[in-house]
Amino acid sequence: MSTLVSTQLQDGVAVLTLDNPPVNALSAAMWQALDAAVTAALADPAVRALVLIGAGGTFVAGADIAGFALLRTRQDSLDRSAVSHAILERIEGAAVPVVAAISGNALGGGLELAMACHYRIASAESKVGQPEVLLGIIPGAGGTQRLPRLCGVAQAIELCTEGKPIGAARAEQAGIVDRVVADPAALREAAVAFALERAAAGPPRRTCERVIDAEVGRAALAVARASRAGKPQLAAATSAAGAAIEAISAAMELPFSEGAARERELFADCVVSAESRAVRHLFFAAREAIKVPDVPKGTPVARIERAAVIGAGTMGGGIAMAYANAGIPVLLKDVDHAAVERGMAMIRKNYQASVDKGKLSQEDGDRCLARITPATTYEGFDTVDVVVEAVFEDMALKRATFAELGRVTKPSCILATNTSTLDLDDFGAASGRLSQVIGHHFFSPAHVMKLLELVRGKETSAETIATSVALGKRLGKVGAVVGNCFGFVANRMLGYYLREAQLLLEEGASVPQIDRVLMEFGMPVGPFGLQDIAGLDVGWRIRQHLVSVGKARAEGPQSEVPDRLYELGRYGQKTGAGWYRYAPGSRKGEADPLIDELAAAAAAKRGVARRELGDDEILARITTALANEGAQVLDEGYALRAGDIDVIYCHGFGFPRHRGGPMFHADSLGLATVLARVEEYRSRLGDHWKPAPLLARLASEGRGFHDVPPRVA
Ligand code: 3H9
Repeated sequence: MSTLVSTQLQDGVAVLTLDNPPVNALSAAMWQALDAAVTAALADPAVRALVLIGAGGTFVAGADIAGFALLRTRQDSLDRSAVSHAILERIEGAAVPVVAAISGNALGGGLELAMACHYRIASAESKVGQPEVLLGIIPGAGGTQRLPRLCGVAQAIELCTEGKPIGAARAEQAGIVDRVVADPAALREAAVAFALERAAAGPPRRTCERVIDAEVGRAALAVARASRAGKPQLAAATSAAGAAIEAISAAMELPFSEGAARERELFADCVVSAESRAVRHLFFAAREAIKVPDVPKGTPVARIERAAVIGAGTMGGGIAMAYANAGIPVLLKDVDHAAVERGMAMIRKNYQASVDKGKLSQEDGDRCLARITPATTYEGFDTVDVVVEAVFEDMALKRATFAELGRVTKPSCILATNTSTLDLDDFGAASGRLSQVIGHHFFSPAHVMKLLELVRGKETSAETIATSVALGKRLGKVGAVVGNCFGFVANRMLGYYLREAQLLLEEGASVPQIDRVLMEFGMPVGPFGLQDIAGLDVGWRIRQHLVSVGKARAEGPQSEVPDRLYELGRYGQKTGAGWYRYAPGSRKGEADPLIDELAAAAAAKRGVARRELGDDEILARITTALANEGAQVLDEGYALRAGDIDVIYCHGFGFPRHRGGPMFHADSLGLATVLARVEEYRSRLGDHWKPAPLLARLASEGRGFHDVPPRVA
């Protein structure tokens, strides 16, 4: 008998425990074991009911996502889905009641399994959902057919197109779950009692036999379709959401078996799509990016109960909010009362805005705010477990701050810095505790943006890294551990991305054209719009610092236009003009002929003949610049894996997830194509377009960036 599903008989109830750590995913072997165990239990005349429960405190987190890589053709996917459907139909067809006992997560195929059971009992902390859309697919085991029968079309569309799970209480209200038990430890006993109760009550109730209210359903479908119409970028990025809507529509219009057949077709289309391959890659890449070969599993992780942030500016305030939102009390220190009060006012405003928009209840907002304590001295810093320094990017100031932190914090305290440009080994040494110094590089706004670059210095200890990884997860961030080079991975690559956009501008493309091309590709904002949001003064300060240390942000020619704009006081949205002009109070940029004049003058100075540039060249040059520099970062070991770079660029700068990140995109094109582009640009534009040695090597070997194993330190 398989160990994946074990059966115990208790008071006439067969309790089937699904045990496939860590999340009881439904691999092909698990489906088979489940089918065999159900068939055996149903054949036993002593069995009056079945309970399906998950081992390890969780039900089932869905189909085994890694297994989708084996579905190479549409037919493979159709077959896979047909097998799951058939097994679930056998469960639903059982003559005795089958109860799903849900704790932890019932997601994707896990919820589909639970819905094929006749009844569902859930512990209060558990969550249910259909997150397939986040993997570029739709539920493929009857979810789009059974869910609307349980909770109605509108709610089913929300769950299947947004992918966000809901808690047990909401699931009970919606009709997805029949009963909620407060204590997860009591779930099994409660499920057995519930199963016996249902067995005594008569024949089981089957979800597939329920009827959907077609009038209400059609209205919900019309709303869903209308909200997607006219948004081409939505269609491109999430065609799976559109497919889910179609499958739910089939549930309403067709008998169950025909609707199920339609779901299988749509599922198969999605699984083999490039979009799904890309987002599935990112799912695993995000989980790999926090694994570091010399920080093994089991490395001690310190408890973080209290935190402090130094610097109450935009970044510091956002970081304090990230802590408060995660339930961690935090001191927010700045030099004087006025500075810290400015920060607190911004924080209060942010929470109020969330309350006003209905994203947060007033009580939760107040609770979060109460966790942030303003400070103007280091009093209380001896009690905190982590400090995040977010003062100005000034080496002397950072050195002084770390020297002070070495004195005022307890010896075990982690000393993190949010620097984006300075060498943390340099100023961190002033603390006398380099093993606890690490970069916690947040992205603005820090309480919203998901990426957290964790920058290891030359002496950062394994425990400091492991604790930071765990802390990042607690803060709800997507972490990636990187090495300490200028700009780390995110901003280093951004330097090449922006430089290429600026050179294209000098050669004759326009700001709106370049931004449009990148946005059509799927970026949320183009490179120039992005700079106008971040502030051109920020880039100018970075360039000044680099000049002072004899370096450049990207090797080779630099456009002088950003400096001209800075000199004109055009810092972006905040000054009403940058690469675009902004009407008072507006964030919508208007093209400004002055930019073209500045670009033409800069081109003349560099001897560049201006010409019309096509959209294809713009996109190819910018994405190739990213891939080539990414190869360099990977070769130098500042990123451990190509996937780490993908995670960083997607979560830090909004590289379209359905394209899998800059390195995945390059692999999809084929590195021979990417290399040929670099060589062509080199011959046409100059030696700064040198192919990264790793790119050249992999291309000649017919391999991709993702074939490179992570470095072992
Ligand atoms: C589906 O069900 C399709 C069906 O409709 C069709 C059937 C025909 N598969 O996230 P964590 C691994 S599609 C394989 O760090 P947490 C994960 O890689 C699926 N592996 O933990 C990691 O491995 P490692 C729909 C999976 O506590 C480990 O488990 N379901 C799967 O922060 C721990 O994961 C989903 O999309 C999986 N399904 O979060 C749910 N799930 O230790 C996806 C996890 O080697 N999963 N792993 O790095 C999640 O959202 C989160 O993992 C979960 C736990 C919330 C469950």
